[in-house]
Amino acid sequence: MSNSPAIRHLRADQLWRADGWQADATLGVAANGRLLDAVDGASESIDRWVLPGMPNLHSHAFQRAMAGLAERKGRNDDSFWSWRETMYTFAAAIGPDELKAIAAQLYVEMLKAGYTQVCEFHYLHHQPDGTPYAQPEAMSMALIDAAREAGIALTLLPALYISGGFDGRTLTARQRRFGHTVDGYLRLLETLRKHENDNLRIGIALHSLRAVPEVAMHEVLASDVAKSRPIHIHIAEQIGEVQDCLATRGARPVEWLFDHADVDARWCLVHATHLTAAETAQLARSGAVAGLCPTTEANLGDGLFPLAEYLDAGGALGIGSDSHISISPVEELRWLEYGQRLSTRHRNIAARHEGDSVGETLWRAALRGGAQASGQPLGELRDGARADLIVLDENSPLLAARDARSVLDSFLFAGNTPLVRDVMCGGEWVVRDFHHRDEERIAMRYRTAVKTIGVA
Ligand code: NGQ
Ligand code: ZN
Repeated sequence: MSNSPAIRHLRADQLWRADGWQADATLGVAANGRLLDAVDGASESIDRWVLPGMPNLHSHAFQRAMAGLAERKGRNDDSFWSWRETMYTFAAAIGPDELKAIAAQLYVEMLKAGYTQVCEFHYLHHQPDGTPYAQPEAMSMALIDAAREAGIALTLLPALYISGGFDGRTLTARQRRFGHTVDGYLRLLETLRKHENDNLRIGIALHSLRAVPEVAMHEVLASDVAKSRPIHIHIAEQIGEVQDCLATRGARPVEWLFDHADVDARWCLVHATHLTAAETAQLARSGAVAGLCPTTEANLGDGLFPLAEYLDAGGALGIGSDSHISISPVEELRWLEYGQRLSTRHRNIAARHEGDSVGETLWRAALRGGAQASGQPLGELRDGARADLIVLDENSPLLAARDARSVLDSFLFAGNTPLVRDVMCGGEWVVRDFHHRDEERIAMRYRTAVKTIGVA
């Protein structure tokens, strides 16, 4: 790591460190795409406002191509569950080629928005009728190829999906392509882990308590391949699933999980939306990451996370764009804060101490939690970390007359035009001057692919 030769030296007028902005900072980028501190020699100047790239801890890539197609009133009361029916219809039209085309376009858009790492919570494993593909990992490989083309770091989380509800009912026809036996699932992980490299980590996902019976959960968690890997789960997004869990398992989802698994810093609880005070404290204490997806949670009508209580208890959090109704770390963090302001009728909720900046608090928290949930050395621009960084457009009028004290709040709360000018991922510039190195080809392939997918 630190003894590989530095191949590039960068000098930033303002560089974001764990404890705030550092003026006139120098960084080295080694041949392996990791950072080196304190380097001498001629350097490439990269202007002001250099921040670590943001990890996106929750993505279902295929859903990007249906963004905006479920916003028309249906026959009955529209809800998360009616949206899910639309999503299932849409999913049935996606095979490996479509998935690769959609995911590559999505990842380009993520990079341009400031995400440099994505956790892909992947459950479209088999053919639409449930038959495995000739190459059983074909859909996973489509995501791996897409991330490589776009140049984003990927944590691929193949999801285990066994039952269609808490009562253990079998999968419906449209869910059959998600399903695995535990053995089949562990085989998939074994196959995929051979592809791991600096830009690809394989982790574990349990789709939800609805989809994973207790025995299966224990088998996966006890397996060798589950050791020291991130473990993600959809946990408590809808009141309906909290009620079903209470009715069938005698406890609320977060409560049940803590009673039946060793939930620690390896875990990411996605949509830990509906929590009691005791669950909030327990989650914070455990060191697990709360995976928050505020724009999707708003879009689907999920509910609000108890942010102030959780931060006061020292809890870790990160952000995901999930259904990709929006692809912007700025918008996720802004909605996280605004949801709280609207419901409490107060301001500056995420900043818990006088004088703290909301923008800095949120950016720092989401970097740290996102890095942890990704299982990648990132989140801080320091020796040994991945060289994943973004450069804000210092010429934007929005950042005129902003200094280190105010730039992040202006970026988060006032930046509607994209302010991310350059993006480096794993030591390579993938976006320069607002332009991704392969965006035309990837967008053209995407356009062709979505034309062949029927509109739900
Ligand atoms: C998903 N999405 O797996 O894509 C889910 C919907 C489900 C969100 N929870 C399906 N936002 O939870 O059963
Ligand atoms: Zn999800």
